[in-house]
Amino acid sequence: MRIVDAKVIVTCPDRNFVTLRLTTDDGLTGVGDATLNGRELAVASYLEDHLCQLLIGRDASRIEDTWQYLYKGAYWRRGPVTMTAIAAVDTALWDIKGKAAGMPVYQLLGGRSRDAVTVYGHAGSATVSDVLEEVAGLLGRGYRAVRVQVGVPGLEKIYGVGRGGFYEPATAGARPDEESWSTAKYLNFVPELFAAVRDGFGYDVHLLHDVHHRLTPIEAARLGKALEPYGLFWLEDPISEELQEGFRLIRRHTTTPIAVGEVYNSIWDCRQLITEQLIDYIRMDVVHGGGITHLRRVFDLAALYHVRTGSHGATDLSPVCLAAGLHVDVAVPNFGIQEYMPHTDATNAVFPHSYRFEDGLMYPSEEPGLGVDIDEEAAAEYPYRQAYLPVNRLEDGSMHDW
Ligand code: GCO
Ligand code: MG
Repeated sequence: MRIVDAKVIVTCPDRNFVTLRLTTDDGLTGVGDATLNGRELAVASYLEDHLCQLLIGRDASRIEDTWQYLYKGAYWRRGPVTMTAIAAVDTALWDIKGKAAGMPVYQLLGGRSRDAVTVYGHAGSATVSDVLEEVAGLLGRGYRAVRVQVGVPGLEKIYGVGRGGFYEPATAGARPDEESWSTAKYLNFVPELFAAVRDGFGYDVHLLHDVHHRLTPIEAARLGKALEPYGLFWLEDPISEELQEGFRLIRRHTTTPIAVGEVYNSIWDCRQLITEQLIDYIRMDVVHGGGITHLRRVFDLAALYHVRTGSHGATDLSPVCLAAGLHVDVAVPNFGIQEYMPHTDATNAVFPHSYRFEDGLMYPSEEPGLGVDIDEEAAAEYPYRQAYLPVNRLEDGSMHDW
C-alpha cells in the first residue's frame, strides 16, 4: 500500500483551514487537518515544499515509522509548524489504516472505553444577564458542561466574548485586531459571574473558565481560591505556559482544578506539568499535538499521573481534527472532557462527516477510518483570506499575553 499522491488543500468556508489528503496505489484516501490559526500558509508550505515529496512511494501502513522519519529526520524538532505538519500526515495515515482494516479508527486504538464523549459548550457574552441566557440555551440543548466567559465592565473587547452569538477569535484583514486588558478589573469581576451562574442553575452543571494565559502565578492562585465555592470543573490556561514552575505556586494555594495545553506541541512541553501533578487536565489535541500517534503517547503518560484529557476543540480545528479527536476520546482510559464549538454550515458542507452530537454527548463515526472527508469542489469555492488572531494590550498600551 504505497502513497501515490499527497495534496494540500487550503480553503476558507467562513474561516481558513489547511487539509492534507493522501491517496494510495490501491485507491484509498486519508485526510489530516493541518490548520494553524493565523499562520496557515506556513504549514501549507512545510507540507508542500518539504514533506509531500518524501511521502510519495512510502508504505502507507507504516504510521509509527513515518512519524519518526518526519520528526527525527527534520533535525529541527518540535514547534507548532513542524508538529502540525507531522500531525496532518499521521492523521491521514490512521484514516487510511482504518479504511484498509474496514474499522473505525477507535477500534484500532483498542476499542471503546466509554459509550460517548462528554463535551462542553461555550457561553460568552458582554453582560452577566446575556451569559445566563446563553447558559440556559445550552442546557436546553442538552449540554452538561459549559465554559463561561463574560465581558468586563470598562474593557471594550476581551477574550471569549462572542460577536453575534458565534465566537471566532481570528479576524480577516491585513493586521490583527487589538484587544484591551486589566487584570485588576477582571479579577474583581469574575467571581460575580460564577455566583450568578450557580444561583441560576445550581451545582449539577459542570462550569469551566478560560483565563487565556493572562495572569501571574500569584494572581491565578487568588482567582482559583476565589472560585473555589463555585466548584469549577476547571480553570484553563491561568498563566502563560512557558514557565512551568509557575504552576507549583498556583497549586500551593488552591484546589480549583487546572487545565493546560492547547498551545503545546509535544510531550516535552507538558512532561513536567504531568509528572509533578501540577495540572489536572491536559488539553492537547490531534492537530497541534503531533497527530493521533503522539497525542496517544501524551495521554498515556498523563494517565500514569492521574491527569485526564480535555482536548482543545475550537472552530479553528477543522472537522477532520474533531473527527480524529473523538476516536481518541472514546478510546483512552483517562478521558476527561472534550471542547465542542460547532462549525458553521459552510464549513460542515466542505467537510462531510458522520460524527454527531446528541444530548450533551458526541459520538465518533462508525465508518471505516475517521469518517470525515473534504469535498474538494466545495473547498475550491472558498479561497484563502488573510486573517489574524488578535493581540492584547494593557490599558497603558503595553503588549500583554493573548
Ligand atoms: C479555547 C481556545 C481558543 C483559542 C483558539 C486559538 O479554549 O477554545 O482558547 O479560543 O484561542 O483556538 O486559535
Ligand atoms: Mg483556551
